[in-house]
Amino acid sequence: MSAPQTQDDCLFCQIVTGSIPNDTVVETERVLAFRDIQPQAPTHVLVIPKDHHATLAAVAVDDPQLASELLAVVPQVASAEGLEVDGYRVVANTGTHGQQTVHHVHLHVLGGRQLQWPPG
Ligand code: D5M
Repeated sequence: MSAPQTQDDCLFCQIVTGSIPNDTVVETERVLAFRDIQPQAPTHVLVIPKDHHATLAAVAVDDPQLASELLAVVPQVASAEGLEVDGYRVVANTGTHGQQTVHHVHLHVLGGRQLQWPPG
């Protein structure tokens, strides 16, 4: 297994390398899912590729196989967290208007309560 391509100044790359601890829910060869440190729902898990890509668009263009592997981990998280019956939400905040604060692509998986729509 080759080492993931990481950036030294990226928070989530530091989680991938282990220099910042995380609460892992699911891990595959190229994807990591861990609990959000500021949970917005009873279950709030972030799903990230171990390689650094800034946005969902970037990973979809640069490594479509990895984008597919990222999506495939979402139902694994839902199963591990018991979200399949009542459902859940998947969010990819992107760019300034999307209020993306960490510029390493991540899917938020939120569940465990009735969520509201539309978001703010
Ligand atoms: O989401 C970025 C998310 O990253 C936000 O919900 C907080 C979360 N976060 C920040 N630092 C950590 C650590 N160290 N562990 C777990 N979760 C973390 P965005 O969509 O970019 O606003």
